[in-house]
Amino acid sequence: MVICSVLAIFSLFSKAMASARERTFIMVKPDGVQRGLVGKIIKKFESKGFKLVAMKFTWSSEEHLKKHYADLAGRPFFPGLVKYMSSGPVVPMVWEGLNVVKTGRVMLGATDPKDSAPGTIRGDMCIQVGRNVIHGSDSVESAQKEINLWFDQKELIAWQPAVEAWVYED
Ligand code: IDP
Ligand code: MG
Repeated sequence: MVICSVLAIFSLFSKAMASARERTFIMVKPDGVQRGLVGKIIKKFESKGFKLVAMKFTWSSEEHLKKHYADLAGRPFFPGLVKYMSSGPVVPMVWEGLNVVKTGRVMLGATDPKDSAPGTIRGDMCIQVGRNVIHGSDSVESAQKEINLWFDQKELIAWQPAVEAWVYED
């Protein structure tokens, strides 16, 4: 009886954990847009099984990008980074799924493409750190901040993909 109750609680707990599907902020940078890589990048996240929650096509201002990269304001490459990121349109997105922040970073590959493994987006699609085609949040906390910076609450769409039961076992 006691064992059954413990098992039931454990099962409920693991279901709750599985349904704690976090969100991450992913953005195709201006070089990714100019080079026609948007579809290919979206396809990677779609075919992995993650759920698209929001997306837009926008040309961001230097002011907005300074906020986005505020943590890097003291770095020598900061002015060049802001100029690069505001040099053309970008595709900011929100993706949702189990461990999507960490897995998203793995899918992106290392910041400098010379160190990114083959098979990752940066490993396969770019050469230099200053033109590394994609951004991805590095923690759940920064994802939340970035999502709020780029999207209004009403732009985050709640929906259930028809295939969900074929992506997750519980
Ligand atoms: P991340 O994008 O992998 O999270 P961060 O260290 O947060 O890497 O840097 C943000 C972005 O700044 C990088 O994606 C890259 O575009 C740019 N960056 C980082 N380090 C350098 C550098 O040494 N030279 C030029 N650009 C850099
Ligand atoms: Mg970063």
